[in-house]
Amino acid sequence: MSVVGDTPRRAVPTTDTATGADAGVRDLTHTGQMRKLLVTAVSLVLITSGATLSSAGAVPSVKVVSQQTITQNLTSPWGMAFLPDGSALISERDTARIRRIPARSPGSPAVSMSRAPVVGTVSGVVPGGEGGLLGIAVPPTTGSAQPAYLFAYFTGRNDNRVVRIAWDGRRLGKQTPIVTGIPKASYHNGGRLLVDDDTLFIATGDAGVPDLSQDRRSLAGKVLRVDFDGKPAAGNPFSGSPVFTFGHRNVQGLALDDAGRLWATEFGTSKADELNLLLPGRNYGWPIVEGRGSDRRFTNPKVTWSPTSAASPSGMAISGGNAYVASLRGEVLWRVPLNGTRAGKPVAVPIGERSRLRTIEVAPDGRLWLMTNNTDGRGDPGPRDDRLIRLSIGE
Ligand SMILES: [Ca+2]
Repeated sequence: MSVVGDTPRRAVPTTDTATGADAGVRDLTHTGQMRKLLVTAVSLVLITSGATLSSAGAVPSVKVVSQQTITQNLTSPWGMAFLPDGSALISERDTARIRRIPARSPGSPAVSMSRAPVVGTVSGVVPGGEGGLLGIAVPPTTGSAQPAYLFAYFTGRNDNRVVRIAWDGRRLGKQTPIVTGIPKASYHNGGRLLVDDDTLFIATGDAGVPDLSQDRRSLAGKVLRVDFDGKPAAGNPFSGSPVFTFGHRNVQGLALDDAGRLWATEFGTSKADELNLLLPGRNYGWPIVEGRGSDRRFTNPKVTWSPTSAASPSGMAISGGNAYVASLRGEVLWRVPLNGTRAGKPVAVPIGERSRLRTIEVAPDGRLWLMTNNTDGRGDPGPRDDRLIRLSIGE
């Protein structure tokens, strides 16, 4: 492999399985000195896409056409799911509440929390570390019909689990567990949900026990594919199993491209974060391989970020042939051009600030909604945090 640019001499302190993966060393990021080091690390980051390596310090070629704060003062927000009317449901990790952010026209002022009503509280959530109420997802409906239910992933007393929650168009109703027994820990709980027609993808983490990722009987370190009752979906690669892919460390980003291919972001230790194209039954290497390797048993990532302080990617959205990756420690929104099964060089989207970024989704009108995550216990929240930001991005 050839390397363009210098290997970083001073990597930001590692987050390993003992200290948490979803990023960031809180006490250090509070100092100006460390902030400066973080910026330096980003400018030196090495990014691989395909067989090439290059520096990401170049001037971004991405243009933000419009940027607007939709709402502010959210508390530990995590998941986001749009309803057919263009409003969004937002989960709060530490309060277990779900709020509804109303749809609004461009140019109108930011929605205050008093106009973002709590539609219900998910039962059984035991927040702690990176755990709590995490991803939410809504099944597709026809036209303006409201969905009959939504899905939520949360950390409970003994496990991580996915529940189906009745939805009457205004409030949460009866809650039914559909997938239980996903190993939990303070770190590496995964948590993203994605609905694809009549199936539900569930991203989990290794719960701090890396070997579980290679054990297909464990729900840890996997991407699962189930029906809306939580049963293994028809056509899954391993008969009778919900496992779709395995060998993951901690996946928190899932998105489908225009051709229906499934892409996922994954936190590394300090070595390499990953963007993977998920193919049924494939083994993505953890903990034997992190980043790219030459062992043919494992599927290599399409993009890596090294060191992981450059990214620590959580949520992802795909729009207009690009993947948008919300980074926590990196405090950068990365845009990765996709071309079929290939991914190009990531470029930072110039959003004019450095913030921990948790989640990004495509709204029904095609714009991107980006969620900051400075109130998650590892950030340095400003008076308006956390915020939802609407973005329109040009080529
Ligand atoms: Ca991997």
